[in-house]
Amino acid sequence: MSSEQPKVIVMMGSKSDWDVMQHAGETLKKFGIPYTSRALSAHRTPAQVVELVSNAEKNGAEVIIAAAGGAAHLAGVVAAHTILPVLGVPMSSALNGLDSLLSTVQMPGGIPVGTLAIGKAGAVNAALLATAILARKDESLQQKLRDFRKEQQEKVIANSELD
Ligand code: RP5
Repeated sequence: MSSEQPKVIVMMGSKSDWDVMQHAGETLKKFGIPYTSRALSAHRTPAQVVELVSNAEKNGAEVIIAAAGGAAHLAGVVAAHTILPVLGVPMSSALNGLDSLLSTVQMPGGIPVGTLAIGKAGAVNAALLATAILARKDESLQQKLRDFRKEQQEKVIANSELD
C-alpha cells in the first residue's frame, strides 16, 4: 500500500491468496501506482465487501482487481456494486484453479468481469491491465508501459540463444 489515495484496489477472498496476489502489488509499485490491498470474502464478509466497493469510486479508485479461488464469486459480486472496471484473477484451488476460472469468467451478460489467467500470471497481468487503463489519461504511464515492453523484449533477445 502507498500513502497516496489508492487508484487501484487489490481485493482477494482470503489472506491465503496473498502469496500470489502480492505479484499484482509489486507490479503496480513498479509503475508507481498507488494501491491498497484487502483480504475480504464475498461469502464470509459480504457486508464489508459491499461497503468497500460501493465507496471505491468516490474514494478515488479507478480499477478494482478481485482474486478468489474455488467457487470464486468475489469478482462478480464486486462488479455488481460498482461501475469501475473489475479485473478478476482466478486463484489455484483443489481443482487446479479451473473452478475459480469458470466461476470468474462466466459472468452472465450485463455485469462484466475482465478475467485474467489463473495464478501469478493473472496477478501480474491484472496489474498491467490496470496500468494500461490508467495510462489512457496519463502520458507518463504510457511511456512507462512502453519502456517495460522494451525491457522485456531486450531480456528475451539477450537470452534467446539456448545452445
Ligand atoms: C476463497 O477460498 C479464497 O479466495 C481462497 O482462494 C480460497 C481458500 O480460502 P481459505 O480457506 O484459505 O481462507 O474464498
